[in-house]
Amino acid sequence: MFFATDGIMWSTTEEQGTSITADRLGTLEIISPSVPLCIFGRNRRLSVKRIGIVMGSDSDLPVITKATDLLKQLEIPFDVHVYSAHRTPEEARDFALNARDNDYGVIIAAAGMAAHLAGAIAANTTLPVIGIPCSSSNLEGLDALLSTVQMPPGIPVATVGINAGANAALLAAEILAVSDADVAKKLADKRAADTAKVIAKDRDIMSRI
Ligand code: RP5
Repeated sequence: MFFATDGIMWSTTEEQGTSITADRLGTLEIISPSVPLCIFGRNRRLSVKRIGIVMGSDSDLPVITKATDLLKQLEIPFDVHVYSAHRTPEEARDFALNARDNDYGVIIAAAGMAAHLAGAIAANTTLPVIGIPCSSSNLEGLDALLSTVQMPPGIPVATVGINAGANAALLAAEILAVSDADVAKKLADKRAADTAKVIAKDRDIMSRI
């Protein structure tokens, strides 16, 4: 697999713990969103954290897609799973218990209805967990919002708005950016581009009235 950073393309293996060769080969785009667990530079070793995304059901996918679209745009590695706090509690637990060893830097957990997934994940890891409450037909997400945000003291879940997949991705990236200058630059560039779009709208708004 190849991974481009700072205009430098590194070749890596995909297996955790195996040796990795790194050569300056030129600039290329990332071929796959799957993750190099470590990148060795010529005189440096960079640790690359990925974002773990979990959803309670595949019916939550439209919300998760908002997050994954943004992470692809920012070229931040992630992977996605369906684990339910209620239907597959053992799988959700194992994922959380192994998350740090599996080189995740932050976890996003999305669920609807009695949405315990983010809390159940947070109970089994000290990595930061971002919860996305997903809307459902009966209570339009208010049930999931309260279930996700009202964690008892000691087990925090950083809860974004109902169906707010994009904000969850940005918050996850901001957490990685605390120790990853490359991600910090991508976020700054995106913020500047978004600001420019709003300024252009301000300039144009009178012509639409
Ligand atoms: C939750 O129940 C899921 O996160 C989903 O939002 C909701 C409904 O799940 P499905 O019945 O669509 O599988 O656990």
